[in-house]
Amino acid sequence: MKENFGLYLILTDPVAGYAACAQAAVDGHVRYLQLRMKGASHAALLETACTLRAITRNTETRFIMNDDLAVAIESDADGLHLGQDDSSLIEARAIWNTPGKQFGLSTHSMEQAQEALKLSPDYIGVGPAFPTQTKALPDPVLGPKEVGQIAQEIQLSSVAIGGINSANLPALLKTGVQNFCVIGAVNAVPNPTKVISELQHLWKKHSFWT
Ligand code: TZP
Ligand code: MG
Repeated sequence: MKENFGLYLILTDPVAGYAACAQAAVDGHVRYLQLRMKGASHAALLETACTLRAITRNTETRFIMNDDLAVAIESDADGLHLGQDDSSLIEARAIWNTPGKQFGLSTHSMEQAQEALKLSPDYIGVGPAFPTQTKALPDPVLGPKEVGQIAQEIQLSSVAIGGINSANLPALLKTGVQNFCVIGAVNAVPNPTKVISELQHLWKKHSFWT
């Protein structure tokens, strides 16, 4: 069944700090929180992952680790998110077979989303919806219409990603997108609580799924 959870927050070097942002996510009823620290050492990743795990434990916020299966397992995350060029989702599932763990996969076109179906991830990321400053080598921008089409056609939970903010979220939601991922719009601000509540409010107001 397709999940309808709205905001999926990714933390990457947040101005307000990892702990404060994670607490703001929990307080703001964010359902998914992912840790994405490209190029960090194992020790730094594990330390931050454990901090986020402690803050999200026994809350409605699921903690997902990006890329790193070993850190996901060691920190007892709720799941792992993999990109097209990361290790295989099938292998990760086989190694980390604890019931209830979730596996997400990034996709960047309708073809990749259709291919992803065969791997049965718990959800797919779809994007970039808009130009993004966050990803070093972003895939070509799909645009909100294409992202909405993929979200509606693919029989999997999906999360739109790439350049999403309070200004463009209402238009994106009109295309049929149910869930959306944000990095820059929250990580770049000193008051994440304010932006999170703004995004949640916009989602409740403009999503035709809620
Ligand atoms: N995958 C596609 S776009 C992107 C990722 C990880 C980065 C999205 O970050 P932002 O700051 O919300 O544009
Ligand atoms: Mg990756």
